[in-house]
Amino acid sequence: LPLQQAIVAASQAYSKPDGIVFEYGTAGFRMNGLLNTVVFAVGLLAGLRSKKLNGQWIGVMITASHNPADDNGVKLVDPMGEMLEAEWETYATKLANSPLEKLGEVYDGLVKEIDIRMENPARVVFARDTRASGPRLVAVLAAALAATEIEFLDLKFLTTPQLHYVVRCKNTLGTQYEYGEPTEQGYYEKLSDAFKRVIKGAKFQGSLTVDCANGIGGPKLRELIKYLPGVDAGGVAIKVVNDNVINPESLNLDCGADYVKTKQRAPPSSKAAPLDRCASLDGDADRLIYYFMDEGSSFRLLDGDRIATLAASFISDLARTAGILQKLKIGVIQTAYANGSSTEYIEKVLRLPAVCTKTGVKYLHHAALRFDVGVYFEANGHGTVTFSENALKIIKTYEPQSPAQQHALERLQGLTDLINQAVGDALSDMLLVEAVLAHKGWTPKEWLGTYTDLPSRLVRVEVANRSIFKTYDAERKLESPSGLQAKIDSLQSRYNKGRSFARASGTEDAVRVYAEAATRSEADDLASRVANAVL
Ligand code: NG1
Ligand code: ZN
Repeated sequence: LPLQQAIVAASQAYSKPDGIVFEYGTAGFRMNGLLNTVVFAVGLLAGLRSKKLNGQWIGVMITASHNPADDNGVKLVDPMGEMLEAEWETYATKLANSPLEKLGEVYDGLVKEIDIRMENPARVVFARDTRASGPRLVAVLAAALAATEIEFLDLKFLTTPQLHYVVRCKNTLGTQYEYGEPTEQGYYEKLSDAFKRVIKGAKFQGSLTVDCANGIGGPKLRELIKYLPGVDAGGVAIKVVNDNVINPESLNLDCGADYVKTKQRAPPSSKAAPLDRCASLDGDADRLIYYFMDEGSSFRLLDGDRIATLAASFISDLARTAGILQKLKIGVIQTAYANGSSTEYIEKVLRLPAVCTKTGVKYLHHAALRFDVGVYFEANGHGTVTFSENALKIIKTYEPQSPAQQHALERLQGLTDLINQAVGDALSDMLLVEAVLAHKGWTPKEWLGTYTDLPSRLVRVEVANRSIFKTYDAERKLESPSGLQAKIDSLQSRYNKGRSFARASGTEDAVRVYAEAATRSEADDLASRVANAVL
């Protein structure tokens, strides 16, 4: 069997670390070092996935997102730019854990199990972020694809959402669902064209400073800016900071969306004056967080919950003005980490349904697709808005009855192109937020004023075995270890507006405890009591 032999022969260039069980988790495979054989396995699987889908392009992204510079990771992108189908995660895990000398057999076993026609064509497109280990891992990926005779395209450096965009474009080219030009330039052109349409009639105040986490978002944002209207043409002034990609060690170090969200403070390098609009991307530019210093120089965070509520309020207002609100089912999808005040605001003020799903973008994305307009964001800033076919049809074909209706419809039409339909995209989301603030005439202060966050605390608890923590009700309750949920219930009932839950992390070897309550001291107290109960 020449293919089996070729796989085993090519894999011999790498050595598989002993005693490690790899698992394709929420964000693919992610770890510090030792990724060669995992990436090799992912290359094999990407080819099989493409063959299974009759030669549609499959994407592979090499990144570890917001994690430290020495980490890296790899994940697969499905044809519509979505996350890999869940069933295939187990195949990925199986291949990644196979001893190298058995790799050919395991591969063959999968071909039979999944019923793959090996004569089908297969195409894989990949990219990476700025990590130092990127080139080495790309070479491993290419070796796996070459060994199995798969056609591939190396797009070098891209943000994660840019790769998702290209995958979707390639697979929709020439169909009625054509998504755009399948190139980096096509991405900038699509976004800037849509942005120009959305901001018609809006006026920008001040400037935006974007912290790029010293990652791939820096050079890509600088490129995007070249396509956007300048300040003289009514555009927004964007200052790019933390865009050092020459020193790979500075990636995500004391800056970036994860730093700002978890530390609840601006990067130490920030020179923001009170009320200056600031945003942070993460290392692969799929997360976005806003913040500012208030008049008293206190740090104020505008996280994913804020972006979701801002987008939902803008879109439902436009739909109302356009006269199509009754025809559209608009909903907001959150996880248990969403601040309770944001959920209350969505339901009581925006009067929209709020749905809670498990952590992980694929769950949110899936739930969003059940609405005509599904606004989904994780509190950490990862999210987007999906439009159903029905919504697109209504937005594109509804006959406006007045100039006001027409204006609103045109803004909505622009939004369907501005917002990345494949995956959460920090650059696209940033243009969305900028456009909404400009239309509303809001500074970050008015945005923050829409509701008051409950003080919250997130704690990481290291336990002996996190797999015993089994949840239900969208991870808000524990079914095991037995008795623990009753303890948490009783603890949280003692606090005003108390809410707490514990779940095993899908990306780290730890249990996360979240707590919120009416006051800072109550939230902290509740979090530490629940953390103690978990230990
Ligand atoms: P885990 O480690 O499962 O909590 C974290 C984030 C998720 C998501 C994934 C993927 C929190 C509390 N959890 O998941 O929201 O972004 O990483 O990167 O932020
Ligand atoms: Zn990321």
